[in-house]
Amino acid sequence: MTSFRELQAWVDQVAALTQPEKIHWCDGSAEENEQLIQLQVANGGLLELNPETHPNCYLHRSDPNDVARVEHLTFVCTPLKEDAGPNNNWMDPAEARELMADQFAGCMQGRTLYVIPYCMGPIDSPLSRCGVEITDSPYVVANMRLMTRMGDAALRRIEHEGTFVRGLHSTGLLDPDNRYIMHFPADLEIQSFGSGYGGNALLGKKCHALRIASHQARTEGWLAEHMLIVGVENPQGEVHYIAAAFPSACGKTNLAMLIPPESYPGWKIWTVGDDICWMRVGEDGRMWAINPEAGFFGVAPGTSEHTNPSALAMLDRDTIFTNVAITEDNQPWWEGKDDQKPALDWKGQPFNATRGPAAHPNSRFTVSSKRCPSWTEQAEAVQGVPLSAIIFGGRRQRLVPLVLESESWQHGVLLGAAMASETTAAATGSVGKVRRDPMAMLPFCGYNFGDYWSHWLSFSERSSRLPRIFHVNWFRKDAAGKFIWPGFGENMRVLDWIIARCSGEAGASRSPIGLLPRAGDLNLEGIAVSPESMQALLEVDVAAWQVEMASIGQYLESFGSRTPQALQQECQRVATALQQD
Ligand code: GTP
Ligand code: SPV
Ligand code: MN
Repeated sequence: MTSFRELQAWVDQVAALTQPEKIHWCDGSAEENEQLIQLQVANGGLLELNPETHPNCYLHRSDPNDVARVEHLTFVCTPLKEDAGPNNNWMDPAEARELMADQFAGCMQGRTLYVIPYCMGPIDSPLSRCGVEITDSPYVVANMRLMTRMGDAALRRIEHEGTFVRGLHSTGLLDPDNRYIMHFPADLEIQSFGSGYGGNALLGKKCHALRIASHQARTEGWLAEHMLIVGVENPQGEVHYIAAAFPSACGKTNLAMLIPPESYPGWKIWTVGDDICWMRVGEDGRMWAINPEAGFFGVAPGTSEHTNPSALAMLDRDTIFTNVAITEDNQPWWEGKDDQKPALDWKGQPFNATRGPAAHPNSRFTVSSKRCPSWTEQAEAVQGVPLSAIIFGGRRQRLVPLVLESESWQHGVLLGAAMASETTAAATGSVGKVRRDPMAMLPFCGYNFGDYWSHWLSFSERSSRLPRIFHVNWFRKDAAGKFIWPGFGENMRVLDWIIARCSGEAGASRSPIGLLPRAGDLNLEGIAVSPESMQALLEVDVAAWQVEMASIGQYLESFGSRTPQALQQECQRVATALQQD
């Protein structure tokens, strides 16, 4: 119940349509959470994991047809199709509403309707935005409690502010043929039906904090991005904050929690966020960023003592696992974790290596960010943290060098717009196919990419103190198909160069595609990467880049008149430089 009439009226209206047996307003308390967890343990929705090794940890096995985001079933419903752009699936808002009303009619009979008031961002921050998710999934409630500031405090802010994003969700019958993730940006509204998984169902995350927020951000003059935020502290105690956009399952969580290698004594990485960044130009002209989330919904496979010890450390209590395997004694397990053996696979069947991996490749953990050993109080700062650099990056076996600095803001925006990456298991569909994924926002931008690039470019008129823009690629492979760069903690060396470039302390050489470190500019002390490997990692194959630039030019053109001229010109400038090289 709420005194805010608009919210109460919407809940009443949804209840009349969906006909739940009960309505529960979530207060976010520990008691409420405990009741919801016990309810799911009793009905099989959650399995309690080994309480000695993993206290208060639970496993959820999703429907095998519901294991990832569904980009082909995700729509942006703007009155004009052009406003959603070729980067989005589009449906007429009236048509979409009718379709969804049919799905939702009576869908909560016999179920409880949960009302989840939540705040994206620190509860008292002017940069934060609130929403209310209505759902019939107690698993969603438990996840939203970890991922957002959920409950009474958020409700009070909503009642005070009088505005919120409306998100309506039902798992329905989990039928992939009746599954839709609909966005109505003009009405700040989301409707999601037929999935209980991740970004399809935890509406605060991709639906609100990226698709709806990117639209809001454009109107209000800020940016909502698919980026991690880290602080890099040097031995003198100075902290530089960096935001980095990589596509799904391309290393954000790992970079956000990096542990510096031994050759970096006195350096420390602070985690502000691992997936989403809201940023705006502050009064001082710098870009200030907040993490709108309060938890991590991270990829489990590959997380180990060697790759991401901080992540592993936070997962030994108070965590919800989804679609991981379990050992004989009910410990969570996934490929790459350790040398324990899986007993049951992610479907709950006895593990059989001939039937595929034990954990689903998109299996995940949900955990409060405060459990992260490198979590910083700055994640609660109401004004956010000031950014020194922005990094774009993708998963590219070939072509793209380890690191590259842009010549200017405009060139940096081109580097973002030209991003491409091999697809991963984070979305249903084929894995390993190179596709363009501008700013890692292809699945998440709530409006036409052409307009989005114009919005990015416009920031150079708002400030002369913007962060410098870089591009990285940890995923170059050699002829034998092995990663050339050791990655993970060793990525610190690249961050070091980036920061030193920002403070004018590191050298670089100019190439047609941007500024690259020379041999000697990167600190390679204590690392076994041969000079030949370094050369391969920093090589610019001019002929191959000419082909790439032509393809980027065509891609930009496919957005027609919405593509900013300035971006086309920048693309042309690089193409010409390559010709003259
Ligand atoms: P989303 O949560 O889907 O947005 O993914 P993310 O960008 O946070 O990706 P994450 O950090 O979870 O990494 C995904 C996979 O890439 C994991 O299996 C990691 O082990 C692997 N990975 C991360 N960083 C590196 C790296 O530097 N080198 C290599 N080779 N693999 C990496
Ligand atoms: C991603 O796919 O980028 C994720 C996971 O962060 S999900 O929340 O499912 O979108
Ligand atoms: Mn993500």
